[in-house]
Amino acid sequence: MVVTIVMVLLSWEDSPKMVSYSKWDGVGTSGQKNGEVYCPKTSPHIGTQINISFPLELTLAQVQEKNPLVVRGGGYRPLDCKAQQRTAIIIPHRAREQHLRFLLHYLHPFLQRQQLSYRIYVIHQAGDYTFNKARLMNVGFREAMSDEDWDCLFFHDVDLIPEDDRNTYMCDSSPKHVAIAIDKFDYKLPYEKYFGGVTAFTPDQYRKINGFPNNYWGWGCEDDDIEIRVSLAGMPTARPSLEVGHYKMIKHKRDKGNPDNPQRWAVLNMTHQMWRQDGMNTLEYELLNRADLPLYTNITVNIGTKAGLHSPPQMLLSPVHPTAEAPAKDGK
Ligand code: UDH
Ligand code: MN
Repeated sequence: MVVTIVMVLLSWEDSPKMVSYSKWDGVGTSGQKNGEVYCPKTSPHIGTQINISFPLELTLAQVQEKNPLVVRGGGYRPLDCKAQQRTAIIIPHRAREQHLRFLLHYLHPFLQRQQLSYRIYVIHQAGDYTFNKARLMNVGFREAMSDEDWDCLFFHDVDLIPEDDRNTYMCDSSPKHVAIAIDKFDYKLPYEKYFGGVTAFTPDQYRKINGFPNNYWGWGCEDDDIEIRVSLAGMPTARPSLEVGHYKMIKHKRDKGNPDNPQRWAVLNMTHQMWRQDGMNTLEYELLNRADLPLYTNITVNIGTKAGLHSPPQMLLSPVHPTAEAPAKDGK
């Protein structure tokens, strides 16, 4: 088979020199698309376990300095080959700046070693009303997909640091639960159906489950809801091997503004009835700011309150609200 390599000789004022590759003459040859060579399935740059520590003095400027190939908005693409997949990382966030610094410090080099095209999105909940992680994920999906037709989206807690290079941030043919061995849970699943922390969906898989639920305010059970959605949509789930799916959770206490959701079990009981009626098809938010920062794209949103997007302003200021429901009996 003949490969024609066309050297584009640039005129003397143009720099740097560029080489463009023609298509293979044959048809159906894997490894090339649109005249570019795909990166290998397994990157030659990855290792195995990563030693993780948390240097308190780390600054974003240092992270930026160590990642000169990352472009504004927190994007990267390999220079010498075409990535197997283009992955958007969606991080729900509020008041966890130090965790974000640590995550960026480890995640950028990790993703570059994997020869991925990627961009990191931080979805920041404005105000101090009760946190709603799953709704922020839906915002992230919509905003990221309006930028680019991503092959894969990773929904990623800010405090989980991957500890093994072989944990490939690409999607599988089924929705993937990735953070399966977290140090906080003694590197094993806290329960068999656990589906939290870090998950990966292709856009089609995400649309099939109607995205994540919008109505979990406060901590707990939104990940169980997602697991049920996947099963109701008739999809199996994928996981990396236990050895590879290792994560360190940066130690933290429960955040102000994210108390246990006392209604979570009642809402979870309704998933079978609700999953088609609540999700991407009912998502509402107000985009307050979008900024391409040196290491990530920041998206700040008003996601409203339980009373709706345009609830009385005083509700947005008060973090906890009295609820008519009895407190949950369980300890989760
Ligand atoms: N998050 C924020 N800000 C908040 C709340 C949550 O950014 O105020 C995001 C962040 O990405 C975080 C994720 O939501 O990683 C999940 O929240 P979490 O880390 O509180 O959830 P986790 O399951 O909670 O880790 C475990 C509670 C540990 C409390 C231990 C007390 N003994
Ligand atoms: Mn956590």
